[in-house]
Amino acid sequence: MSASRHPALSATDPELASFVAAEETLQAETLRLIPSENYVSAAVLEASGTVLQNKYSEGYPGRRYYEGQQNIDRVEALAVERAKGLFGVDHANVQPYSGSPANLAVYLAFAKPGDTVMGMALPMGGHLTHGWGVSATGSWFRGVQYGVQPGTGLIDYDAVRDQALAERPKIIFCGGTALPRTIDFAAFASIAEEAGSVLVADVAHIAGLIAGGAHPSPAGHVDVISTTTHKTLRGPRGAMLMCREEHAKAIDKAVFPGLQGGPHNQTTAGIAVALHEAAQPAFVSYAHAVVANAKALAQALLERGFDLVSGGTDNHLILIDLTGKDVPGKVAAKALDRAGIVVNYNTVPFDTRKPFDPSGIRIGTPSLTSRGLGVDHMPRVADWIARAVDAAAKGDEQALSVIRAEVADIMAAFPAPGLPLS
Ligand code: DSN
Repeated sequence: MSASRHPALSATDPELASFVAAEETLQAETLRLIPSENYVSAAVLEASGTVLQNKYSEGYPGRRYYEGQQNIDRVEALAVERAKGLFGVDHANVQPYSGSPANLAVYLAFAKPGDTVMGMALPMGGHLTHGWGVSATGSWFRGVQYGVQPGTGLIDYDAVRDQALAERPKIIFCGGTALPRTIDFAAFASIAEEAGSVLVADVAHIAGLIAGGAHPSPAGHVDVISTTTHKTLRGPRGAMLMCREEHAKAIDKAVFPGLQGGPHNQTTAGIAVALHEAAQPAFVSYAHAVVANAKALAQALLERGFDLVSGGTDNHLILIDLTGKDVPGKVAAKALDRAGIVVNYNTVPFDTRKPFDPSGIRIGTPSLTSRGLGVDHMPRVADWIARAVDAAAKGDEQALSVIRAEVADIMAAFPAPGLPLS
């Protein structure tokens, strides 16, 4: 780490500073394809590292349990107003520490332990906190799970409706972590209404696409919108819950004092900045470019013989089923990492392998789009993936080293937001 970039840290704790420097280099030199990751701007980074960190602020603006909140109240109120404006909602709570606590607050607001809740199964593309067994949400509540259809990889909304009417869950979650297709919020709303369920859209992955108009919005369809702030939305690690006015008190009470103590004010500041950035015309272009890149990359991968769950993508995310390539997802992900391409191994729907050693890899375009790569670069990216998977099958480390050098060479021409120029 250059001492001029973080002089105090370098002087006080050179060992830790060296780890941060190494991470800066890694993020600069590699092609980061994990769909839930991104690069925050220098402004978000600055806001997230301010003296706002030094405060306790339990409560909400104007109603705190601590004095000295004059500035903190303004920061939080600004973040709330920006969230309401950007997503077109009645109410926003910007205090959840991250996505999992945000979702747990939803359970606290609307259900009692033992109640039935419904969400997409984790191996089908859902999230742990949507009632999956190993999560508190699946052990303290009775989680029933829906999936996608074999063959198409798409949600069968009629089947979801039948299940919801049979189970009458207190809460239905839509959204997930490995869903390459558009979520039909209106269809879920009609199902939830018939079943008498509270409908929650977990849009953590696609919040930035929604903000930029590149994915339909759940606002007006669902009771609660849950989102992290650090994925396509390009903010700091944090979360928000947004809802109709009728649920505002229940949501606020569940977050604090129900589940959390003092909010992380420095994160709230970073969220406010990210929301401001996401309201600019450039962010609309960014969101649409993320989707255009993902579609171009999906097409290029199909042309190279890859099997994509659901046959492609409508959003930022592509789920590759490597079963036909005879390379397990974990082996491929580790080989890609050695080639300077960072992905995560992932289950595919109806996977016959275990989650820690599954058949697929999950990739996405939020980060590379933040660096300015466009659709013309996607055939090159698909080539690298194809060559690396082939090299993984053959155990060809030399081929992976060659790709790594090519990746670093291209990435050097596309500086990442928030990182020092190399
Ligand atoms: N871990 C996140 C992801 O990678 O999708 C979801 O919480």
